[in-house]
Amino acid sequence: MRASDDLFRIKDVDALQVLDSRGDPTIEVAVITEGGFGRAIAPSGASRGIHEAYELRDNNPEVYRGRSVYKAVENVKNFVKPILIGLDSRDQRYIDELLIKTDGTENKSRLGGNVTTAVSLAVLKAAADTYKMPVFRYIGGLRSFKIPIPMMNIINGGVHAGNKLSFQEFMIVPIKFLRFSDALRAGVEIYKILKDVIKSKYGASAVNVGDEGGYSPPLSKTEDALKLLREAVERSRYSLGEEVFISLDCAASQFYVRDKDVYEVDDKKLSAEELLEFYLYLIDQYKIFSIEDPFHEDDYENFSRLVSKVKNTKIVGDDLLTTNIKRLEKSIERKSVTAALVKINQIGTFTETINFIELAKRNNLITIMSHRSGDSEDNILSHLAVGLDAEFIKTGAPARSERTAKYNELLRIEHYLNDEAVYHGSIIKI
Ligand code: 2PG
Ligand code: MG
Repeated sequence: MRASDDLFRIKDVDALQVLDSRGDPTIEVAVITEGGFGRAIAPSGASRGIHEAYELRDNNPEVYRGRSVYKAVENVKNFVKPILIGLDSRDQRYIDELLIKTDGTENKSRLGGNVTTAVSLAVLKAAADTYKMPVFRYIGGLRSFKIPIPMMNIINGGVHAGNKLSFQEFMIVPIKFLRFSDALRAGVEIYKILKDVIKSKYGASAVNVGDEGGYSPPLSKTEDALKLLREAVERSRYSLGEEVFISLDCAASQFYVRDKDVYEVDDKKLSAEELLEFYLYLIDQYKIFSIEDPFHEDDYENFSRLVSKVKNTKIVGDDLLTTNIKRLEKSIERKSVTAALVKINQIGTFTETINFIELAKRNNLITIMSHRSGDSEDNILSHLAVGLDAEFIKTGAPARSERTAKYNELLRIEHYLNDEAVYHGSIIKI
């Protein structure tokens, strides 16, 4: 390190247990350089893919019902801090590789993927702070000026809600707008109209919200949810299929019955073939823009089949890919997806996330930066989306502070960039 670079030297690393949006413990890490500071909180999924990085928890039923992360906090103190002290916080790639090597396992089960995620992001933030630069600019330099399109999950089902909807997420996607703030406004207006629609049909108790801030009305049929969305958009000043679109995250691994090889959807047992037909019908009826995880997390084949049958609808891999470059390579070879969901805690470091996005972009896949259903006030996701130039961001309904934290940060970034900001929806070809 040159003398003038001393400011970037890591002088302390600290960790503690805090709470996420579901009230579950999670790990927060702080990295302090001579000239700055970075703090990051690991998010946590409910519909976790089996190929994700390992989330280290204490599993003691007496303490936080097994959910505490004291071991993870200890790992930062005992194994991470000693190797990071004195390093240059800008050496992100080197630091992430050091974390991977220190962990030594395929799925980060020794240190914990939650540990490496929080450390990696705290290092990133500390380096940006030392430069006195917004994180998105530190990541993307002068090429980072595009604001992502929000995929707003306004009806929650699956494991995110207490209703019987098989699919996990029913989203609206306000694409055709000039600015992010206009798109967000459309999303909020539709979200509020949807509340009126649900209330008038199902009563006041039906407008309670699920884990990601979307309503969770007591429905059990997929089409009933889609009809509500369609009606809400129709009652707004916007048009479905013109400016605003509908997207789904089926999270199909959650309703796949492995030993019988069937999907339990809407109280029916469907074969993969029948489920595929159902998707084609829904796409046709509701102008579905994208479908995430339509089949279970190892079913490259049926993903490919669906890709070959749809025209414009994007087929998104989340549990199928788990932000893992090897799984992405396999999916590219087999043409299993046309869009890639990106969640840093699925793989565990920022560097591996960059590698994943680079490969996706080189293969003309759309990228979607995503939150987790258990999230926090940390707004790094917005900076990752702009800095890495993801076309979309998936961060829930425009309600609950852990979700609005991300939308508000995007509003700030757009405000900060002023005329320089370009909304992805205004340039995307769909
Ligand atoms: C998903 C996510 C986020 P979870 O499946 O895409 O919406 O859910 O964090 O529960 O895995
Ligand atoms: Mg998903």
